Amino acid sequence: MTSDPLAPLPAHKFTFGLWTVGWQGRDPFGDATRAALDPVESVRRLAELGAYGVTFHDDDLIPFGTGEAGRELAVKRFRSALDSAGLKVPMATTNLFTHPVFKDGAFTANDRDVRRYALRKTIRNIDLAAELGASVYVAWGGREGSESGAAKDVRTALDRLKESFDLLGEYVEQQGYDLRFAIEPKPNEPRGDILLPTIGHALAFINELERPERVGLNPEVGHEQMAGLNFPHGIAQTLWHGKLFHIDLNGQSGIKYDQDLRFGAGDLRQAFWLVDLLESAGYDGARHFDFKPPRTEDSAGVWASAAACMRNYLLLAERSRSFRADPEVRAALAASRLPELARPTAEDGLAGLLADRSAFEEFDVDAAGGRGMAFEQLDQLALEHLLGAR
Ligand SMILES: [Mn+2]
Repeated sequence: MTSDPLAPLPAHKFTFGLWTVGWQGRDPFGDATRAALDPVESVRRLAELGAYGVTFHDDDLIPFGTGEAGRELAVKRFRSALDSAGLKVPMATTNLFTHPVFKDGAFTANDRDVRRYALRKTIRNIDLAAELGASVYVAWGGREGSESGAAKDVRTALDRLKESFDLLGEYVEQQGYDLRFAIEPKPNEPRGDILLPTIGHALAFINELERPERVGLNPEVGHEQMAGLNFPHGIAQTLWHGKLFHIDLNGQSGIKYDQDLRFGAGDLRQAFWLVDLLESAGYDGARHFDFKPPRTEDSAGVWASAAACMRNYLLLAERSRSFRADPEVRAALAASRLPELARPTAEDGLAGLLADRSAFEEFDVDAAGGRGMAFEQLDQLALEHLLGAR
């Protein structure tokens, strides 16, 4: 046992996608810069680094087009690697974007035969996910979208998307699997515009499903930030709705292409508030890293990048604890009237509110308008804790 508080342990529930450390660095402008990585090797290395589990797309584990015998062998090798490394598989997902058949989407492709194929491909991997003990199945609809207006009837496409989630929910229920779905929003890339582009769109969509209780979200840091949105705010609302089933942690520097930087790179202040929120809210799901070690890196750089994701999370958690424990911060929170926000606005009810002359007729709006909120002092304390100055 190590006593280093910054050493990742299985109890921290850090997980990685096989496609993250296994990314070969192929981008729209350049070929692969790294050799393919055997999933068995990834499992071994991630366990050595202190991870709790791994996740996968069907095609990460069983290359597209593999026959039955090859499929069985790949699963057997993976399972024995998991057993000897002691790693779990808390989540799995489907690749519905790489093969040309999915160029116009999967569950919302205009072609019905493609939609039926996509559902069957998903169901096949749901069986494997359940067999490996996963409790969350992620659905990222990367190709569900369009580049031009008339090409996709969005309202009809949403009918088909709902139909798909209803069918998948029916299947999981029929099989008796203990599996919930987590929708991963993204605004664009690879499609010009993707359906369910943000946390808010996805939350509203879930309410229209036949089994809304079985469907939640898997928000990704960079995806919301690509749309210029505040990720910790999005996560707070997801938690408020009881829909944070899973989370993809990575880094992004503002509104540009999907960078998938290691966690902590990119917008460090949002990363700090995110960890502060997850830790204080008691989120007990996987801390899943969905990042891409830059294509400049060799194998050593890949593992350094993966280790840094976990270390940065633990560093930020330590900084959050020091921020929350500081008596000056507590005083600053009170000066900013956070405790007052927690008090109901009208515990005296509507009648009490209407009868209260101090609430309106006698309310001194100028005095209230002149009150300072003391937010700058509070935020500077946060910054100093983040920088290690306190
Ligand atoms: Mn991403």
